[in-house]
Amino acid sequence: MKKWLVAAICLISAGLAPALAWAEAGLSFEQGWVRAVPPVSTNTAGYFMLHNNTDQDRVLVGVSSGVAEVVEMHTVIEADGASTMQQLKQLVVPQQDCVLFEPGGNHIMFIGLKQPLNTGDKVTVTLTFQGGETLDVALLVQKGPQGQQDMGHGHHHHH
Ligand SMILES: [Cu+2]
Repeated sequence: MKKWLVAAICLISAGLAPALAWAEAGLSFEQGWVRAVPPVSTNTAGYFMLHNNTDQDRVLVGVSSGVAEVVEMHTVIEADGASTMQQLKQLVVPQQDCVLFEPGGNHIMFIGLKQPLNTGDKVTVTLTFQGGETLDVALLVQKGPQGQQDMGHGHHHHH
């Protein structure tokens, strides 16, 4: 059920134009954001949707950013009724498919922020793929997922 839902979301958004380097790589991303946290918090998480528009699986093997001491790929696993985060060493983006980084699931973990992130700031994260290829994603700092305010009103706007 969940998997079907993800596939449907991927289909809807596959038509958006990516930046040039991304287009050349046959990959695209969208809805990138980082959760805004109070200045006392030194950790936060980032999310986005990553599309693979090629006929070959791509493997994401690393993430990095200048805004935090440590940047890792995490996922959330459920065990004994509690959810805990687990580091991902790599993540396969299947051919002609996409993977989601979303609250409660895969996320980019920023540990030890070097400075407070303000709402509206852009955080650049460099993704490294198997084979050494790197691509940058720009994540917008905001309080919650895009379109969250629209929930419950039966419509969804893209801004
Ligand atoms: Cu995490």
